[in-house]
Amino acid sequence: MPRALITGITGQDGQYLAEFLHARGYDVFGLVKGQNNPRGVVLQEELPFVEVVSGDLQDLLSLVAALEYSQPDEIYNLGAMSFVALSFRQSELTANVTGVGVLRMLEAMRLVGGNDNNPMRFYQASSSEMFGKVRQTPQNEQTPFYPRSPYGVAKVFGHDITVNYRDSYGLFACSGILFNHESPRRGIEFVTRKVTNAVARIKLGLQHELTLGRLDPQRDWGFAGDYVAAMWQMLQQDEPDDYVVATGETHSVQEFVELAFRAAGIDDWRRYVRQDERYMRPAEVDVLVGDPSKAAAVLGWKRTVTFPELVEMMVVHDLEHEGRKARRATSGA
Ligand code: GDR
Repeated sequence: MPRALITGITGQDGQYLAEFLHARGYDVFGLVKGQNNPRGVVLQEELPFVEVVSGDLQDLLSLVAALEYSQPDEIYNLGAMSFVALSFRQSELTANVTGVGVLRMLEAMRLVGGNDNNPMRFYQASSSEMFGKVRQTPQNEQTPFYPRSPYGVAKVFGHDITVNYRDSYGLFACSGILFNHESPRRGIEFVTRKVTNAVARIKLGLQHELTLGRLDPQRDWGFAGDYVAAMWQMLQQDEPDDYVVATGETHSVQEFVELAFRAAGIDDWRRYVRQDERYMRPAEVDVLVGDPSKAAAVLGWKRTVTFPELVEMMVVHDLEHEGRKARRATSGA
C-alpha cells in the first residue's frame, strides 16, 4: 500500500486529502504538534484511519523522526500559520512555521529520502496570496509575486525554496499555487465560513448582526474537496512541476454575503451587516483570479462545484449544524 504523510492534517485541506488518499488505498499518517493538542482528539474521532505522528514544523529533528517512522512515498506539506490577518500580528512565528518550516521538511526529506528507486515525493501548499498586489490578470505559473502580508512573504519563501531544492538536489518536489478554497470544514476565522455561520445563526435567531471588514476585495473561490485532488495528481506525474489551481472566476466578499443570506431566505442582508476597522488589514489584496489552464491540460483537473453551489453547501451545513447545537443546548443534553 502507498504511504502518505500530511502536515496540517487537522485543517480543512488535511481532512479532505486524508479521506481522498484513504479511499485510494493509502496508509495515511498525520503530523500533529504540541502536547495533548485538542484538534488531535477531534481528528481521531473524525478520521480514525489516520495514524497520528507527533512533530512540529519548527523542529527539524521531529520531522526527521516522523519521516523515519512513517516512511512515506508522498509528503503533503499543508501545515502553516494560514490566517493572513494574524500574520500581521505574529509575523515572526509566521515566517518560522509557514516559511522556514518548508525548508526544514525539505531537509528532513533529503536526510531520510526513501530509496533511489522510489524517492519520496513532496507537495508544497503554495498560495495565491503570493501574487498579492497583482502584476498580471489572470495569474498563472509565470506571474511575478508581490506578497502583501507576512503570510504571503513566508509563502513566497516556501515556494522558492521548493523550486530551489528541486533544481539543486533533483528532489521530486511540486508546488501547488492554490487560490482560495472553502467548505463546511473551513475555519470560522476565514471570511466565507464566518459569513455562512453567522447567516445560519441569524436565521435561527441566535445572533443579530455580522461584523466584517472590507466588502470589496475579490477572490477566486473554489471547493476544497476539488482542490485536494489536484495535489495528488501533481505527485502522480513523471516530472515534478508547479501548477495554479483556481476556478478562473472572481467574486467580491459582498457577493458572497448576498448569496449566503439569500440561500437562507433572507433578502435584506444590509440590515444585519456592519463594518469594523478591526477586521481591516494593514495591506490588502484587492482582486485575485487564477488561470488553471495548465492544471487542466496536464493534470486533467477541473472543479466540480460552482460558486453559488459552494455558498449554498456551506449555508445548508451551518443551518443544520447550528440548529443541532441549539437543540442540544435547550434539551440540556
Ligand atoms: P484570504 O482569506 O486572506 O484570502 O486567505 P480570508 O477569508 O481571511 O479573507 C478573504 C477576504 O475577505 C476580507 N474580509 C474578511 N476576512 C476575514 N477573515 N474576516 C472578516 O471579517 C473579513 N471582512 C472582510 C479580507 O480582508 C480578504 O480580502 C485565504 C487563506 O486560506 C490563506 O491561507 C490562503 O493561502 C489563501 O486564502 C489562498
